[in-house]
Order: sequence, then structure tokens, then C-alpha cells
Amino acid sequence: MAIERTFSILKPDATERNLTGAINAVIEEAGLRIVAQRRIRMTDAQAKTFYEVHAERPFYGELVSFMTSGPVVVQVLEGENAVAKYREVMGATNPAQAAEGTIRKRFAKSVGENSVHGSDSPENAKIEIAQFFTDSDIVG
Ligand code: YYY
Ligand code: MG
Repeated sequence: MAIERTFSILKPDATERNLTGAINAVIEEAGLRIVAQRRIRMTDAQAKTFYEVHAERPFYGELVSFMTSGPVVVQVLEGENAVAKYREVMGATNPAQAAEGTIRKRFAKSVGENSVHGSDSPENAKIEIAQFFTDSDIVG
């Protein structure tokens, strides 16, 4: 398996509770390398575009307003099988269904305020990374 990259967001519920370091420790302990990272306030337009795939879902409005409600940390993670590995480390979308030891089991407040985003495929990882980072931002 080749080295792969995935896109991660530490969401407003995580930054609000000062969990950036704690979550980054879980990421690094899993063998993923943080090769780009920036703390930003997402604009309404950025959040809408980022979650466009969910535009018709009933939770879309709440999701966009949550993602713009406070600072987020956008990241590029690199490692073997990084996309699937990070999904495993994150745990299920709903923290009540997330496995023990996962980020969402440990830190998420609810299905909406679930602390982290991770790309769901290598193709989407490339698209999502390009929305927030240029090649020169990423130092592998
Ligand atoms: O990829 P992942 O974040 O695990 O879940 P998605 O199904 O892509 O949904 C994106 C995002 O939307 C989720 O992290 C929280 C929110 N959401 C929600 O608020 N309520 C749902 N029933 C499903 C998803
Ligand atoms: Mg998703």
C-alpha cells in the first residue's frame, strides 16, 4: 500500500474545548503524519461548498451553521492507507455507535458536533485538500 494523503478538520466543538492537541496526539499515535495544518474560521461559502454533497439532507443548514460557528483546524494527514486509517481512528459518525478508543467515542458531543471530519475516499481527499491547501503548504 502506497503512502496516501487524507483531509481532516478538527471541528468547532473540538477547538472550543481546547482539544486540538489531544486529538492530534491520537492522530500521530495512529501513525499518521500531520503534513499541513492551519487554524481558520470557515466562511459560509466554504462550508456550503465543502458539504455540497449533503445539500438536500435535512441536517445541511445546521451542519453549515455549526461549521462556521467557531474556529476549525484544517489538516492534511499522510501515511499508509491514510484515508481508511483515519476513518477508523475517527470512529462512526454517531459517537454512540463509535468504537472504544476512537476520536468520536472519546470526544464527540453528538452526531452533529462530532469533533472531526475525514475524507471518505482518496478521490474526495484530493478534492477536499485542494479546497484549503496548495502544494507548497504541504510539507511531507
Ligand atoms: O463522513 P462523516 O462525517 O462521518 O458523516 P457524513 O455522513 O458525511 O455527514 C457529514 C456530517 O454531517 C457529519 O459529520 C455530521 C453531520 N450529520 C448530522 O448532523 N446528522 C446526520 N444524521 C448525519 C450527519
Ligand atoms: Mg462524510
